[in-house]
Amino acid sequence: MQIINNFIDGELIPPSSQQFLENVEPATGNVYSQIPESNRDDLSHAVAAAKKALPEWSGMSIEDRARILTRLADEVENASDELAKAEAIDNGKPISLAKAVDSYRASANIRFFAQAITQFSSESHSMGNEGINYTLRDPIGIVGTISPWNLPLYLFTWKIAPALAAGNVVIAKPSEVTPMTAFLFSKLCVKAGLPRGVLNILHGSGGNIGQAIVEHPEIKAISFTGGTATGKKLAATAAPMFKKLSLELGGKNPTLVFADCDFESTVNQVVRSAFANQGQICLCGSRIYIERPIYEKFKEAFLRQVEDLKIGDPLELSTQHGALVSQPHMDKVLSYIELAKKEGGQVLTGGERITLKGRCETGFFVSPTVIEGLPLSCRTNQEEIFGPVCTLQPFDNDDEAVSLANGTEYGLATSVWSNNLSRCHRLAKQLDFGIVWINCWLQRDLRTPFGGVKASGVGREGGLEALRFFTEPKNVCVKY
Ligand code: TXE
Repeated sequence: MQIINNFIDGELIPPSSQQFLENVEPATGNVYSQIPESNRDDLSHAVAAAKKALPEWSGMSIEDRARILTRLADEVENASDELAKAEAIDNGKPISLAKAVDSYRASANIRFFAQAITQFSSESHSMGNEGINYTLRDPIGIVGTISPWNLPLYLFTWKIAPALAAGNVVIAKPSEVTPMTAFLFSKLCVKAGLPRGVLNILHGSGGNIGQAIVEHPEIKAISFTGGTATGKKLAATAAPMFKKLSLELGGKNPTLVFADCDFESTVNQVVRSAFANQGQICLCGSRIYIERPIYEKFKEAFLRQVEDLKIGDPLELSTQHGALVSQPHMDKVLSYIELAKKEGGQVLTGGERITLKGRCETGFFVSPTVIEGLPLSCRTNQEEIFGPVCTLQPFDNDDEAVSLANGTEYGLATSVWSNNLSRCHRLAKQLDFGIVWINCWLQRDLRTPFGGVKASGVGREGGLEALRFFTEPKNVCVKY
């Protein structure tokens, strides 16, 4: 049994209460590690350590801060195989995906912001002969980051990297469902020589330590990725305290396939966009709209590929579809499949829990599921399922495609597949989403604004947006 510890003031230590939670391997259903159930005493300890570290870290030259973060990125890159394996065990995702996406992006995030801070500049506004304004962008101080279980180290580093690069000190809470890689990461921080107290990692459940972080008066900003219901609760707590908030929440993303798309590559990419990470990515396209003339042909080719996805042990290199993250989450996904049937949906493939042989016999596997015959208004098409479930529906023209796409409370991401360039640009303008992909999906440039509109969140991450979020602008007005 592995024991995970908190990371406070540069030390790996158990929670003050000595209380631990069980951590389950989703592919087997077995408990394999123990994680701290941290409390407010642990938080006070972390905040005191962060406070002590703040003057030196925020006052350090940008070059020195960037150099330390680059060393950390190197350590993460050197440990990428170990981290990918740990992520596959902890989360249930295929190890090939954990290598290509999760551990790769963890080091890329840190390296990107280590470089970005050296290029960060602030504004100046001339008042002609009267004077000049310039804007200082200082670190906020102590900031909190709360991250989810679907891309554990990827999203953890996506938040802490800009926060640290901008000169803040951080109290970070990884998901209690997938704590392992953040724990391994804390050891890499020591190896890379990150000064004590600059980053403090507290493990534990959202309702306890997560809520305590949001409530803490000395933590001035919170960057959160997770479910919309949790986001609402967090906003209700933080708003009266006037905290800066960045919320990256759920999605119910539409995929618009037009008859003039590049057929083969579109089918490949749309399968990937629906089922990557077992559909547990906030950007996954779970409502697939297909222009009527190619509906049947597309459906057939799509189903053939979906049925070919290799479901298996996440630790086998050939596995393409692993386990869902937990028993409760699997139960939620299965209950949505039952709901879809009750709503009149026809399950074209999948639709059930899979029992594998051997090591993974009791794991949380659900087959990739494709459903048709459901209207936009039903719950299956309105609520975030966050699993390997997508629906297919035909459409007849551009206007109908846009209105179907925009017809939920969410607005995170959408993708458009067509060779008609002017249509693509026109639709991009009309689609009510933070991210529009044209003939691609999950094509990421870390400089671009990342986030959603409507119930998908508030604020943007990535590039300058993240550095602006983690700094406080102060205008200085000088009269000549
Ligand atoms: O996420 P939570 P859950 C969606 C997805 C999923 C649903 C619920 O639809 O089925 O959300 O998942 C911490 N104060 N997404 O319940 O609870 C928690 O410990 C402070 C979409 O697992 O939102 C974890 O670290 N923190 C999503 C983090 O919030 C709290 C990714 C996210 O967990 C807290 C994950 C509280 N009161 C789920 N309660 C995406 N946008 O990518 C919980 N937490």
